[in-house]
Amino acid sequence: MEKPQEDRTKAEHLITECIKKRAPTLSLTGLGLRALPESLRALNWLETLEIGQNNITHLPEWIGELTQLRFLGIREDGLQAFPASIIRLERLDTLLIIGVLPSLAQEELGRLSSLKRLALVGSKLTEVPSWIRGLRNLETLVLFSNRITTLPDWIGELQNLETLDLKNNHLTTIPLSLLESYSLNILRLEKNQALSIPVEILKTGNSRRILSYYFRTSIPGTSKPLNEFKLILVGRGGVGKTTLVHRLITDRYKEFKRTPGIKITQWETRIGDDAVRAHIWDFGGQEIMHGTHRFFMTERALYLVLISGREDTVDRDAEYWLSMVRSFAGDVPIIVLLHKWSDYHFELNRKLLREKYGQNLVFAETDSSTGHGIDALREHLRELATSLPGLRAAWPSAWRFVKEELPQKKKSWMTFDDFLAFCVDWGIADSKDQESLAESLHDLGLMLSYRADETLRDFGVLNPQWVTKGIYEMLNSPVLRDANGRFTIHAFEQVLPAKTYPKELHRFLLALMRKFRLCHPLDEKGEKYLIPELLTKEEPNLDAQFQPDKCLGFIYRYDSVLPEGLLPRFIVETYVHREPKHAWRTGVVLERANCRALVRGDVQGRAITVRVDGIGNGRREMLGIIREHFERIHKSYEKLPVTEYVPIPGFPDAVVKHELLLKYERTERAKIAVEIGDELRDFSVKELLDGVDLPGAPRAKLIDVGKLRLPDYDQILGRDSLPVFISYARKDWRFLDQLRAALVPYERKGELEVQADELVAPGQTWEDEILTRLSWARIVILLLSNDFIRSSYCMEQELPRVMERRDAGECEVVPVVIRPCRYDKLELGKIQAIQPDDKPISAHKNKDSAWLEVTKQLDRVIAPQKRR
Ligand SMILES: Nc1nc2c(ncn2[C@@H]2O[C@H](COP(=O)(O)OP(=O)(O)OP(=O)(O)O)[C@@H](O)[C@H]2O)c(=O)[nH]1
Ligand SMILES: [Mg+2]
Repeated sequence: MEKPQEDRTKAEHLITECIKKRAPTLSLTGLGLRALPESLRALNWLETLEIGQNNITHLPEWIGELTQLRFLGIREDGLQAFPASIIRLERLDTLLIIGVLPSLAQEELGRLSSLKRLALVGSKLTEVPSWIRGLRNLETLVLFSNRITTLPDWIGELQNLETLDLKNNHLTTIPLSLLESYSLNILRLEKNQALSIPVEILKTGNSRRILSYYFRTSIPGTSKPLNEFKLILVGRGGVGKTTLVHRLITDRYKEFKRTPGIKITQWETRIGDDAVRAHIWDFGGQEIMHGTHRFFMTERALYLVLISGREDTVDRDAEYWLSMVRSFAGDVPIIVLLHKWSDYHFELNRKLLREKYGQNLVFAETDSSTGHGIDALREHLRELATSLPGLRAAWPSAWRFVKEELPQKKKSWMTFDDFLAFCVDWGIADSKDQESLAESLHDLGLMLSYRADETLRDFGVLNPQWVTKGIYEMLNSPVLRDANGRFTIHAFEQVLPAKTYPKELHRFLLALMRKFRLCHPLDEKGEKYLIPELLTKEEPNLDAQFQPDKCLGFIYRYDSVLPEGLLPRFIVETYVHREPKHAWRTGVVLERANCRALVRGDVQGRAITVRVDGIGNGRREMLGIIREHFERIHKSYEKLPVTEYVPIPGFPDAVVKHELLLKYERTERAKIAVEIGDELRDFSVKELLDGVDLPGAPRAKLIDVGKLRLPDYDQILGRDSLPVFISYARKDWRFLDQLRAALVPYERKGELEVQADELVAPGQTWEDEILTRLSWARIVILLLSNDFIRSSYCMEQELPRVMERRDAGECEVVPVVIRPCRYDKLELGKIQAIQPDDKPISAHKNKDSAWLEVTKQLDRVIAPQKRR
C-alpha cells in the first residue's frame, strides 16, 4: 500500500479541534505519521481513538494515560510492539486491529480485562493467540480473514462469548468444547471450505444449528457431497440463451420460440470422477421480465451473461447485465459470452469490465449454430462449479430423499405444513433441520419458500415457472395495462385461470409481487395496487412549472448504468406518503406541505434530476427526504457508482460535485470557482450547500472511519449517531414508512441512524442480519398492533432479545401504539407506550401531527441516551 506523506499539521489541527470541542472521538488515519503527536497526550477525556494507515512503529508509553478510552482501532502495518502501559486502559471495551499484529508484548493485551469486543482481522494468524484465554469478559471475538486451521479447546471456556467470527480461515475441524459454550449465539464460519457445511446453514450464523449439523454429519457414512449446482443464464431477449442450453446438453442446434418466464433444465454432467447435476435457469430476456429475475439470482450459482450484436451496443449491454448480477447475487463467478460469434465479431472492453465488475470474470466466444467454443465453455463451467462452496456440501441421506421425491409430486405448490409432514415421513423430525432443508431446496430452485415473511410463509412453490408465469401474465395483461398498472386483488380472477391459480393463492401471489417490489399498495386497506412498470411512458411537460432558477436542485449521475428497477422503486416508495398526481415510468411529481418536487430519470443518459419548488425551509426538508430515499436505495446495491451534483442556481447548465463542496467546506474555503460558459465564476460554498443540506447537519463526519471501515464491522467502529431499530409486523409497513418519514430530520442531522428489517440488502440473510442490528441498537421502537402481537417473529425472536437488553440497561424501548390492541396484557405492558392523545396512530385523522407528537416524546428518550 502506498504510504501517504506525513502530514503533522493536519494531525495537530485535528487534535486542536478535538480539544476545542472536547470531542470524545479522534481519528488519525492516512496522515503518514511516524509517531503519535505528543499533543495527543493531553486528551485524557478521549473515548474513541483510531490510528490507521500511517507509518507508526511504536505507540508511546503515555498512551496509558488516555484512561477514558473505550474504543481503540489500529491499522498500522509496521507496528512492532505494544507499550506495557496499555494495560492501564481499564475502560477499554473494544479493540480492533486490522493487519499484522506486533510480535512484541502482544501478551499484554491479555490483561485488558474489561475488553468485551476484540477483532483481529487479516492478521495472518495461524492459530488463536493464547493470551485471548485471559479475556474473561469477552463477548465478541472476530478473527476473520486469517489462516487459522484449528481452534483451541479452551475457546469453549470463554464464559461470556456470544459472537465468534471465523469467516475466511482454513479451519479443518471444530472442537467439541464449543458445544459446551452456553453463551455462544452467533457463529460465523463461512469460507472455511474444508468444513463442508452447507452455506444455507452457515449463513444463519446460528451457532446451535451450525454445531449440531457439523457434529451430526461429521460422523462418516451418513452423508455425502451434494454434487449439484445452479447455473443461471441472462441476456436480452433473442440473444440465444435457450438455444445455447440445448447445445450444451445435446450438442445439437435447434430453434426456439422466445422463452416466457423461466425455463429450468437439468444437465447431468461429470466433473472429474463425480457425476454432477446442474440446474440450468434460463430467463426469458424480454424487458418486462427483468424485474423478477433478481429474486432468483441466488448466491450459490454460476452465471452466464450472453452478449451479442452490433459493436456500438455490446459494451453497454454487458454493463447492464453485469451490474444486475453483481448487485443482486454479489461476488459470484460469471462467464461473459461473446455469443453468435460466427455471425458477429465484436470486441468488449474486457479490462474496463474487469475493473468494474471484478477480476474473476471469464470471457469466452461461443456460437450455438456452429458449435464454436462450446467445448471450452463446458470446461470453464466445470472449473468454476468446483469453486462453488455448495457443490461439495455434505447432505444427510434423508435430505437427499426429500430432494428427489419432491419433484415426483408433480405439484406447482404445496402448503408448508404438507412439506413438514413430508419431511417427517422421511425421518426429518427436527424443526430446525426441516427449515434448513427448505432453505437448501430454495437455493437450488427446487422449492421456493419465504419463511421469513409473514404473508408468504405458509406456502412453498415447487414449480418456479408456475409462479413467474402467473406474475408475468399479470404484468403482460391488457386489463392491467389499460388501467395504467392499477389493479385490485380481483384482477387475479380476471387474468389467471382458476384451475392453475386457485383463489386461495391469490393473496400469496399478490404478496410475492409485493415482496419482489413489482407492485405496491395504494391505500391503507391494501385494496388497490400499482405496478409502476406499467405506468405510461409519456412524461408530462412540466418544465414551466419547475424552472431551474426557482427550484432547489440535485442531480444523480450513474457511472455505468442507472439500474432497472431503481426508479420504479423510488416512485413506488413515494406513493406511501401521498399518491402523486403525475407519475410516469421514469419520474414523478411529489407534493408535501407547500412544496412540490419533480423527480425525473433519464435512463439513457444515466441521470436522475430532482427539482423542488416551494417556499422556505420546506423545500430543503423535502429535498432531504428525497435524498434520504435515494441514498437508502443506492445502499441496497452492492456496487453502484453514482455521483451527486448540485446545480448552480441561475445557470441551468452548470453543476458542481456535492462531494467537492463538502471538501471545500471541510478545508474552510468560502468560495468555489465554477466554469460558466467560458469563464470561471466564484460562488459561496455555504450557500450552495445550504441549498441541499439541512441546517445543522454534520456534513463532514466528526470521525472519519471510512478508512478503517470494514463492511461487516461498522458496528464495532465508533459512531456519532444513535442506532435505532424499529420492530414491526410486516402488515404494518405503511406505519413504518410514516415513522421513517418523521425521523428523516434526525437522520439527516446525524442524531439517529434508523434501521428496520426492510433495509436488509438483497443477498443478506434476513433473520441473521436483523438480529445483529437489533443487538447494536440503543433505542428500539416497537410498532404495536394485533399483528405485531400475533407475529411469531416479533414476539418470539425480536422481543425477548430487546427486553433482555433493556433489562441490562443496554437500550431503551419505546412502544408506539399504531392500531388498537391489548398490549397491556403482555409483559411489555409494563413500559410506558406512546399514544398521542391516548389514541392509537390509526385513529388519528391527521397522521403527520400524530407522528410529530411521537417524535416529541421520543426526544425525551434520545437526550439521556446521547449523554451515555
Ligand atoms: N447465428 C446464430 N444464431 C443464433 C444462435 N443462437 C440463437 N440464434 C438465433 O437467435 C434466435 C433466438 O435464440 P433463443 O435461444 O431463443 O434466444 P433467447 O435468448 O432464449 O431469447 P428469449 O427467450 O426471448 O430471452 C434463435 O431463434 C436463432 O435464430 C447462434 O449461436 N448463432
Ligand atoms: Mg429463451
